[in-house]
Amino acid sequence: MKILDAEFVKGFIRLCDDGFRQNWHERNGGNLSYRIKPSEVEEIKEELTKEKPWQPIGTAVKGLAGEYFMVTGSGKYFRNVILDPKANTCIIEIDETGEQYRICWGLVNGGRPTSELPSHLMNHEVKKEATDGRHRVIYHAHPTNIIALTFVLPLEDKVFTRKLWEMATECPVVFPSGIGVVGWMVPGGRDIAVATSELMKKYDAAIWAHHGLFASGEDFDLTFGLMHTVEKSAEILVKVLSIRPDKLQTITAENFRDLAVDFKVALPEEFLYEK
Ligand code: 2HA
Ligand code: ZN
Repeated sequence: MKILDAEFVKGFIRLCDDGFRQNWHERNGGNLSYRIKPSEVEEIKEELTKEKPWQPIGTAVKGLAGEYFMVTGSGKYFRNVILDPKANTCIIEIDETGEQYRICWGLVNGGRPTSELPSHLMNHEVKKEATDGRHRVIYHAHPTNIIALTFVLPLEDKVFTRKLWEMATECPVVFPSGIGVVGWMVPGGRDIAVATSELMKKYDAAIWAHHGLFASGEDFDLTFGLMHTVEKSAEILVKVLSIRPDKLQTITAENFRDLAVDFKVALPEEFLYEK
């Protein structure tokens, strides 16, 4: 099968286009990676080259040895993925030590995988282990409202989780384990990757203060849907805070407990504190 005809490639491209249309990907902002299934690698293997040199990842991801990923390119624009996927994305293979990668397809005009490769791969390693291999997508975007909130709310998991849950009834059902927050850090390196992947052991979404959001999920729909839900909730919160910060009514801790029973989700008590 031709790589561009594979379902996972179509899903990858569609997510990039959908994210751009949401205004989450100014210039080269954001990045996406997908852990390809062995059956999918099998389908496209004729087009994969083994001739490119191995390169250091910048961290060790032993749990991903031998895996293949589709990832966006460093400095490439989400806007351009749908126009020319071969020039703006690539497929990489991880070596047996989990310390190196090589490009097997794509980036035909040169380039490297996303500058956030260490964060993507460390998050994949954590989520693969935590979900018995079910999670395959890691998505980083720059949604405006969630970034705005990191200037006015305390950078604490319990504050962001509770406030975002309160803004839309479906939120605790979509991200029942809550949401983590990383204080401002230099992007692109191992330190921010370690901090984010530590939070991803517990959550499916992690905010980078004054920068953006990371989301993890089983497939493109669920991962994009998580990003979309968190950002929608953040938009409502920005509007509420702008209209009148002392809101007249809200969803209460007791309401959340009732919701948890009917929707069969476990909502950690640490987020249901009395205010
Ligand atoms: O430019 O979003 O975090 C890509 C990024 C870096
Ligand atoms: Zn970013």
